Amino acid sequence: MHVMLLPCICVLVSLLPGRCFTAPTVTPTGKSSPSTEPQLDLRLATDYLQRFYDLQTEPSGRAKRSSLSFTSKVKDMQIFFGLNVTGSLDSTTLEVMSSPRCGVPDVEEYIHGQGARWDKNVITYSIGRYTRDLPRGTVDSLLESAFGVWARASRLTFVRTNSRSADIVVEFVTSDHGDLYPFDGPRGTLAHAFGPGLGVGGDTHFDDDERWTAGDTGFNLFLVAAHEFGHALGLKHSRNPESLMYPNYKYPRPANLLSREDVANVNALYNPAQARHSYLSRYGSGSQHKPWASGPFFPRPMHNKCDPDVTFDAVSTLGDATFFFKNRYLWIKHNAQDDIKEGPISNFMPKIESSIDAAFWVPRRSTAYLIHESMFWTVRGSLIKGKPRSLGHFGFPAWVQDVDAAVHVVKTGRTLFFMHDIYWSYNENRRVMDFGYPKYISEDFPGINSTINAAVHKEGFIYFFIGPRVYKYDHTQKQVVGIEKANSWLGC
Ligand code: NFH
Ligand code: CA
Ligand code: ZN
Ligand code: ZN
Repeated sequence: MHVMLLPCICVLVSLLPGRCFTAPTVTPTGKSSPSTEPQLDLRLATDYLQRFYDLQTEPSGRAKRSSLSFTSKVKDMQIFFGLNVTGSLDSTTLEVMSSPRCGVPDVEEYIHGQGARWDKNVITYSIGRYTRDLPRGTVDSLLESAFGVWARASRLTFVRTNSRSADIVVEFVTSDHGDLYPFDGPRGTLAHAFGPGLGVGGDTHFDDDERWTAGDTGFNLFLVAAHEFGHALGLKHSRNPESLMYPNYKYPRPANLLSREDVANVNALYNPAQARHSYLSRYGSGSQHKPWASGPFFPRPMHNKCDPDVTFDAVSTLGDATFFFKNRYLWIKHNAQDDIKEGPISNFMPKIESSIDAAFWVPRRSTAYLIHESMFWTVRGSLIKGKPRSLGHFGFPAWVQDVDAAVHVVKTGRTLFFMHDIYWSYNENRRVMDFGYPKYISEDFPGINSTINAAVHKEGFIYFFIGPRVYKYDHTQKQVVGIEKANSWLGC
């Protein structure tokens, strides 16, 4: 977003006296347009690049031959203004250099690689308007893979929901589409994304006047999406052509899409403890540490998930991920990805400082319910809604002060609550307890004879976690159809 934003800010700010100055360069002739003399052009460009692109010069005033050369600064500037990236002082480039602008160096914003961040690690996304260039399923998986690029490199998890209030709403739109940044028809700008924040924050728009493909015939949606999601996470453009956050479309790309710098930048935002020893501190911006960088934001893993005796307190789907709760700790397995995120529950859900006894997910409402003793939280998207409420809300008798496990069965619209050897059935449509409950678990679920730790519904089966085992239960056949280790889903 910022590429376009900055020039806009300049226009606005330049109306206010004092904030902006015009004519950044004072050419020897005092002219404000490119001169016809190469010597003067060079002088104008050097001045300009020193001022706005941090070009280092020798005492003589000549551009240093070291590190980032004059040409690469010219390229940076051309990229910033969307000019042809030639690295040479052609007439358009000189034109732009000699036009009035703000005194805010582009480069300020350009190189730091980071901006605002989400203050959570589970980020929800939804796909609103689709393109007609590709089948929906293809768009879904290309976008999922694009999120996966960042998920694999960081501790972030992306959960797809159908809610318009998702953190990142993805849409294919054309020309004027309701924000201040209309698209420009075929070619030119391909997409843009807003940095982290409420409302439009994180939202990502693709210009549907482009031809979107999964290959190389038009613009590759996966590549562009991965770049945009970088912005949606708070990353700025990089000057390094190897980086995904470089501002120009490039195809093909190497298999590992992210450069070391991209990885360092995302981790500087979301995993500061680790980043402290990496790229940013070694390459300069070390002095700019943010306050959150010093806190113990990501303590070390506390539990060995692959312990053969591991048990879970609660297991629930949440969007397209599965959450495993134990004490105050949480593992998140994204259904389509191999990597597993973990950490204290409060890292992911800042309001929750306790353990979770039972959890269930109602897909129709894109809502998860997390139960601790006699209270429960409602989680929509990745946000906890309001204060915890009492279990009595579901119509339990007063003597029920906690439950062992809960699971929502989509087909029947019922949520089942398990406690010792009995269970209740709650009608989510009518929002009342079904008549005749509690009943004995062993009578209705033959094969399930011990206290249930956790339960989750997946692909038509109920999975009962009992001690270190998980029982796959077929609700229609009324029988256990498989037994596995409880942690087998966590790659153990
Ligand atoms: C883009 N951007 O459209 C381009 N670049 O390469 N056209 C950027 C997206 C690419 C959004 O976050 C816009 O930065 C253009 C121009 C990098 C996926 C360089 C012409 C501006 C083919
Ligand atoms: Ca376009
Ligand atoms: Zn837009
Ligand atoms: Zn960009």
